[in-house]
Amino acid sequence: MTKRALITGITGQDGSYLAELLLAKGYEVHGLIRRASTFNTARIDHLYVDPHDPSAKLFLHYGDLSDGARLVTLLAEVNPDEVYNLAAQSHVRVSFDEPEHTADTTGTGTIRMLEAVRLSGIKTRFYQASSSELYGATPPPQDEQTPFYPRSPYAAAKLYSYWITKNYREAYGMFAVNGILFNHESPRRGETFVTRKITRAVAAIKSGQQEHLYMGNLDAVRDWGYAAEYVEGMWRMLQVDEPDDFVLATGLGITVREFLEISFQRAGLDWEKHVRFDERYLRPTEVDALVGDPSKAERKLGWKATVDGRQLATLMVDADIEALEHAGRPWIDRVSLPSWGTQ
Ligand code: NDP
Ligand code: GDR
Repeated sequence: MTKRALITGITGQDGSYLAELLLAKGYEVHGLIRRASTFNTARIDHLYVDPHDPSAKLFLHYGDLSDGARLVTLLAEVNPDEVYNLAAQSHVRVSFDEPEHTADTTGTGTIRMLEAVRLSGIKTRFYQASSSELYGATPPPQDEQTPFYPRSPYAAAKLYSYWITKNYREAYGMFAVNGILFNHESPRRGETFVTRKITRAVAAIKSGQQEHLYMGNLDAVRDWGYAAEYVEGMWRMLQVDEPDDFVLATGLGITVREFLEISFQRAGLDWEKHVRFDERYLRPTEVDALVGDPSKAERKLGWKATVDGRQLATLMVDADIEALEHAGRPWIDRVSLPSWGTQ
């Protein structure tokens, strides 16, 4: 029997890799997309087959995490074996500008999804995209036992989602799990997250299209892994016998400064000549250091990251230089050069 999965956030970085992975495993994949006045499906266009074609395995449905009734009807209609709840307002800095919207999407959106599972009466396995941001001010190394101390409206909303997922597991016996994922990046990473902001700027500076890059706190330490590997971990969390929560991380933390150095060096550039400080990229409360201990996932899921932050910097710079030189990579070719705002 063909397995069926529903992914919220399918148009995002992780959603696109997960859709690829599940299609490769023979799943029928359904994705929730938001109606927008411009197309927002660039990251999954290469996977799309006209639904009238009998070989089609990917189906997209309009909906929004703020619309609970729609989620009930959609879950009842699709009746998936697995649900991956990846949709969120996922930018920490933006969550200080839009705290209420972030609470609604990143927090309340999760209870709407869980209620939709319950009210539609389907039997499914539920994955919640939890985050290392939950640890916030608690120093590393962080694992599944480390106390949470959120430091942003985003992290506080994810904290609610973490606990309500656990509560539905305990209260209703649902197979509902939290993947506590540390930062993971790729050439498909959103352009205002720090890694991609840096690697795109390196490509633009190398080609003479940009001179300076304005940055915030360079001392922050993050445990950056490769998104394509992390979606495999998400899938494995839904294949075990008993629902449980898992950290996915590489175990290596490096500073934003080191990521900058490696990225500029890869292109033969000196970062100190190009990088300038702009305080608008600081956060009112910062998360100083996140470095995960993924040993439970390794032991129980057989999952282990093979790409760390240093290798990622190289991989992403190469991809952004190539994308600038040869337009046509499906998830990159619509990206125009820097015009981002306050993130
Ligand atoms: P992205 O920001 O790339 O993608 C977010 C997705 O959510 C997009 O598809 C977006 O749609 C969708 N979305 C946003 N708001 C709504 C809404 N109201 N209703 C329906 N869909 C919505 O995130 P990532 O792929 O990087 O991350 C996936 C998830 O994992 C997120 O929940 C994130 O918070 C979490 N996470 C990410 C980590 C990382 O390092 N990447 C680490 C830990 C957790 P649209 O394209 O229309 O904007
Ligand atoms: P983060 O990712 O907040 O960890 O959340 P981000 O890449 O935005 O920031 C990482 C660190 O870099 C510092 N920084 C800057 N950040 C941005 N965006 N822009 C800058 O100019 C800049 N200068 C320095 C930040 O202060 C921060 O310390 C990501 C998201 O994917 C979340 O959804 C996810 O839950 C967590 O990772 C784990």
